[in-house]
Amino acid sequence: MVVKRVLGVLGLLAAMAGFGIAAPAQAQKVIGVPHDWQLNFPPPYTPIMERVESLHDLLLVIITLICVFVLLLLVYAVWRFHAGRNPTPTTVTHNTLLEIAWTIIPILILVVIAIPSFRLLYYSDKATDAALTVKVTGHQWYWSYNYPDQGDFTIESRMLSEADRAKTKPQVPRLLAVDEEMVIPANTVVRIIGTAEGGSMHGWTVPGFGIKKTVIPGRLNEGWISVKEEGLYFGQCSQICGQNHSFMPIGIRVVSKADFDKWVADKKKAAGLAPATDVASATAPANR
Ligand SMILES: [Cu+2]
Repeated sequence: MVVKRVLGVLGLLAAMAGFGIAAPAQAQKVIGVPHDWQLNFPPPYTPIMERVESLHDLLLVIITLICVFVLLLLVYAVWRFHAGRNPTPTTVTHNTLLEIAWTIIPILILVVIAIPSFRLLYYSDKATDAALTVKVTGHQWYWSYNYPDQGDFTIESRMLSEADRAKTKPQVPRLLAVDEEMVIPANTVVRIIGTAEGGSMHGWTVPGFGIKKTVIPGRLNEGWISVKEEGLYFGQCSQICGQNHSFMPIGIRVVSKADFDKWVADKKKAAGLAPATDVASATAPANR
């Protein structure tokens, strides 16, 4: 117990020394990870995922009713048309009314499914009034995140080795910890623009956010997220992209708006970008 606590403190110190920005992650609650014995979807962390789950619930009711109906029909047919019960086989070949019914009713069921499906598809497709944009790029085999609205800096996000994870982010499950999480403010609509660089496609997928963007070299795909609760969330590349496909986890740190601004300021400084207030003087000809 004591040894574990000492190791924990050492890990925290190492995290603060080695990663600087990784230190706050230590204190942050890990939310979006799988749990033991988990069934069904992860809890919804975004409005899109809430709608995905309610559409799923509707579909589950519909398919359950269909399955039960077909099963009962099957059992009835087996019993009713058993050879023992019908020594003389029937010569009926068709029934027009029945055929019209089993064409029209499935069409109506599909329409009932299609309306909320398309509504959700368009809802998740484009961000309306996004406060900021993050450009996600899939590389072989890591992610990078570019913040065009915050001075256009880019961070690279790579999976931590098992030793580094245990040392610096022990609260994060194996194979999910990254050195630099993508950081976004809570309760803010964030537009995600996804693309890929190099030879392959990737999939930027965070199940609890209800987002799965296939990112393709030379193309931009758009989506959005708005996460309610601050904390650490995780996803994984969902498009087979080569040798290290399984080792490019997606780490997202959702923070308060103030912490986000602080993080942005740190990153801008690290990237050699002037803070926003200095933009005028930095771009004046005299300073060039
Ligand atoms: Cu990938």
